[in-house]
Amino acid sequence: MSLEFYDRRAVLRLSAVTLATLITAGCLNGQSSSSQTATMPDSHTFEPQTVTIEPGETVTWTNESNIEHTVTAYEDEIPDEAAYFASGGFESERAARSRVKEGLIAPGENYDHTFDHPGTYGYFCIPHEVSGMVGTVRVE
Ligand SMILES: [Cu+2]
Repeated sequence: MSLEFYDRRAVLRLSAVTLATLITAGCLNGQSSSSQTATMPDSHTFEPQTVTIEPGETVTWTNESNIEHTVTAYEDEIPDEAAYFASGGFESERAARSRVKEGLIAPGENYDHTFDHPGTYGYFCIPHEVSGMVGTVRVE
């Protein structure tokens, strides 16, 4: 039990460092920033849950937890004209779901995607979808 406790503390500390870095970067870049970062700070969340960007900007997801996650788009929750996206480079939600291991983002690793078309994009983590690990990217 105590091991789990210390794991959790370690995860929280890493997340705090990441957030501080992001805030600093945001101040330096101001409105001209061309990318946003989301993190996976613990077992079952994307942080922030909704990221708002402009067309052409890139979102980078950083796995700051100590377990593997995926970033997998819901095929029916992205704009019609938008390309499908998922960690592992899959071209469909079905492919991503059937080859989960290839899409896993290891602790400390990143996944990024550039959003060209305005609209709302829903995505999730395959292993933790049942726990509500979902997020939204708004491009406007
Ligand atoms: Cu996950």
